[in-house]
Amino acid sequence: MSQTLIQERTERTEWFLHDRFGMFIHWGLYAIPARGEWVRSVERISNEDYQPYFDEFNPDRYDPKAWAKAAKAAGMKYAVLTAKHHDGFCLFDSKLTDYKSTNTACGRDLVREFLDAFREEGLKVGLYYSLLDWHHPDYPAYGDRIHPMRDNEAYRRDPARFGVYLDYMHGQVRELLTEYGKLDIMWFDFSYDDLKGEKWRATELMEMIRSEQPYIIVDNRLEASGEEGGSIYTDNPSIYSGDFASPEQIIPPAGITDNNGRSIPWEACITLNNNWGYGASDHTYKTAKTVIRKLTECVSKNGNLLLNVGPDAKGEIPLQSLVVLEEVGEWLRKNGDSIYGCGEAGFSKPEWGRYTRKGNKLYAHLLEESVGPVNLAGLGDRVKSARLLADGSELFVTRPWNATLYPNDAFFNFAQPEHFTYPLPDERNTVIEII
Ligand code: H79
Repeated sequence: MSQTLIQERTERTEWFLHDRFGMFIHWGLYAIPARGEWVRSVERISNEDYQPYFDEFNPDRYDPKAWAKAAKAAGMKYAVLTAKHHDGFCLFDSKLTDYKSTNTACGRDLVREFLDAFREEGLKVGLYYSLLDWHHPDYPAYGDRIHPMRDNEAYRRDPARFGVYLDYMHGQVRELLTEYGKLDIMWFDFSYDDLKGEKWRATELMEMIRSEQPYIIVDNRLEASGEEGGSIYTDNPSIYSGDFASPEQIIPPAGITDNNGRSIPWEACITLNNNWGYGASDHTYKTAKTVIRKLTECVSKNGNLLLNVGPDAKGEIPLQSLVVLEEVGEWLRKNGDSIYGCGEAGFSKPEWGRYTRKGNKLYAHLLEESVGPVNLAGLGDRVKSARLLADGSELFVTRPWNATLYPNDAFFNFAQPEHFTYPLPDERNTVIEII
């Protein structure tokens, strides 16, 4: 049984593992207070005090085509938008609630417009759906275990009410799967304590998902939190274990493999600054160089990177994010062959950087300047020729005279013909294509 599940997972995730780089978009009412998407919980904001954000929500500069163009130009191949985050506000025209964007001043189905625009640019599309719901009257807690705003007293008196919430949650997922065309990813967030797996009626939910959209891939959080992976980490995954693992704000040191050493699809989700939702005073942006190195690191371990942006209350992606994305895209236009369709090389991490690999092609990502020859440990004499990936220029490969001191290593000189210098790592990554 589980072998079939694993085989199906492998087939469904083929495009995903090829594409490697996606955009996460956290957007909702919390863009107005602009202190991150957890603001309601962290600051214990009551329904009444959160209501003004619903009343004034009117992102009149929402232009999903511009978002899609930015994602595409950044080299991203897919995108995932928060259809509903923990605050319960829906960015789509759900028939099951009034707490939705179409009932605000903006009056638009933001999810539908997002899907249309991103599909138009040829990107794959996914939706994030929060399992938690701080707005629904039948959800156990208005908050969570870390920052409990307050328990839901009505729920405590009558725990059976949780079933009412589950009907709502299942119903909304069905709406997303049946009314919005083909979706590529369903991103649930998240299980915690004993609220996991069948507590969400996860088998029933997964069966519905598979029957409505057989090719959609689902994350692992119907039975996992960001910290615990669930049974996808084993060689005996449950039916709701998901198609990929979702480490959050962390890159697993050695990728993710099951008990048999078989690689498990995974995607690290990482913020560009320190918040998922828009943070007006958060200017802690990562540089393009960091993003490129982290993307390279993920791919070198068979993983994906889902990089987040948090559009503001008017609907615009912050300029600081756009600047970084543009620079990442510029690097990927020249070096994307070392990322898309690539994975682990099968050699240990070299001292000077990272390897990625596609078939017989090895990509050496030089992150540090090498003093003397570059050690391609593990390669022996298997290097036939080399090119600088960014411009295709030839590199002369020679075995240095002093390499014989280290017979188990493979030192090579890579010299550019005119300068007879070693290729230096540039501000971002120099990539050598080794054939
Ligand atoms: O949607 C994003 C997060 O809102 C969500 N998952 C990603 C994709 C998430 N839920 N829980 N967590 C992340 C982990 C909990 C973090 C917390 Fe906190 C620490 C909650 C309260 C303290 C971060 C820091 C949020 C508020 C303060």
